[in-house]
Amino acid sequence: MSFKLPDLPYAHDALEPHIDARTMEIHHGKHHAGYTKKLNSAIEGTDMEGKSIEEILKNLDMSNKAVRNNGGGYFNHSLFWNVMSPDGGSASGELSGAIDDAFGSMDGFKDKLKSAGGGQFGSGWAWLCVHPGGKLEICSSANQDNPLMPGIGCGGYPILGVDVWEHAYYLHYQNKRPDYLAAFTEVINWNHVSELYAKHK
Ligand code: MN3
Repeated sequence: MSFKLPDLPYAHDALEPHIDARTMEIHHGKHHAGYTKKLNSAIEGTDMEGKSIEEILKNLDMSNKAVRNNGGGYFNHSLFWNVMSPDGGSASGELSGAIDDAFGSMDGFKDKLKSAGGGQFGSGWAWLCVHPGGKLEICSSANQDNPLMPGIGCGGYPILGVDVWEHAYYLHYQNKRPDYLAAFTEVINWNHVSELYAKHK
């Protein structure tokens, strides 16, 4: 059994004007498709074949660059599409309470996420993670690493991720990563992030 590129849960242009259709087409159809294909090649014939992506990443030998890069890329983008929506609702009561506890307010959360994404030098991701017991934490990581992997980020379970590779924003925002990050916070799928919080707290 091999990993499959998940369908986008909405049309390519659904997130406009915040995220443009052409970026979505290339990002999903080329970049995510490429990670998926290379992940399948990298695990073929190994004992990772048939395991879930979470299981693979949690037990990863970090010197295995093919699985680190492409398994990370597969998981990260699969999460990313689902934490955005043109109609994402609002955070559940319990998630909203946890955000207030950790960041003071929803605005405090957005500011901290934007500074984590803006402060990640070069390519990478910013994450909202939940620790056992429900405490939230924001962290960032380089390349396609994520906090499920040994020794990466804050070590919690990522329930929201924002891609800060240039391929995620350069067509529309060029070098203005902060503008892209601000736009991202306008299309967060809070319904889905709330579900992930409830599942992984
Ligand atoms: Mn990407």
